[in-house]
Amino acid sequence: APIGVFDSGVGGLSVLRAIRAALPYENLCYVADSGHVPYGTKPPEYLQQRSLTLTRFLLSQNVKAIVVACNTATVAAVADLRATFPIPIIAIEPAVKPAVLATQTGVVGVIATATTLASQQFLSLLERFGSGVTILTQACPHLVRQVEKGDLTSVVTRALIQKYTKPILMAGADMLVLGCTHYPFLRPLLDEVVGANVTLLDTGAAVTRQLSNILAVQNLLNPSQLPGREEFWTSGEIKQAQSVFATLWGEAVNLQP
Ligand code: DGN
Repeated sequence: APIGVFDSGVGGLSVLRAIRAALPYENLCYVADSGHVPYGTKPPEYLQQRSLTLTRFLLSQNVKAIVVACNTATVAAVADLRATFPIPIIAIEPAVKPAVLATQTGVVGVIATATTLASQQFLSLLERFGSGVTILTQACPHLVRQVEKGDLTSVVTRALIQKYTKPILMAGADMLVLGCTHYPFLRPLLDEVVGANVTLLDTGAAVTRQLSNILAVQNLLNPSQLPGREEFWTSGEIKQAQSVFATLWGEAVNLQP
């Protein structure tokens, strides 16, 4: 059985890449909810509904586990999903703890959607791990839109990144947590803007480790030694999605509506 992965859009492909790299024999099903992006500005009930719908769809594809590859859907819906479905549901949260452990300047920046930053889960992350350091948060709504368009390099995207990171850089941060799964695709530009003294932290690898552990413990890893396959769906406009998926995944994919 495959592993199901969903996101509000194409951002979760950054997580899917990490899963593919670590689990080469697993079959993967990915759903991009690009027809309903952005999640960052929608009410929690809406995100719960979408998450239930996407999870039911993935279950209809026979998945054995679900990865919620979206920080925003995680804070809004993961408890709901876990209460509703009996299979393992793996969720994602910003890498606050590793950033706090690694900072030398004592200043950590976190970029994410407004919903994630305002959530109870995020506040509790700050409470548990944030003492003794300064943590600056910044919502970056427009960055999701740029990634959804496949625009990873334009002057517009660069200007947005400059604007969003400026206060964090001015405060002397040496760690920048990418708290939204769309942002890792902006790494080349982010790296350029923040400079070599700032480390970018994303969560693809950590989520993948957690997924691997859960599958191993529950004896759910695919015993086959054949290369795993990927299947992709989008609720967005298929023509545009095709080209954006190819850019982000690194090769053309067979995308289903
Ligand atoms: N990719 C999502 C996240 O990690 O929070 C959010 C994107 C969005 O729809 N705003």
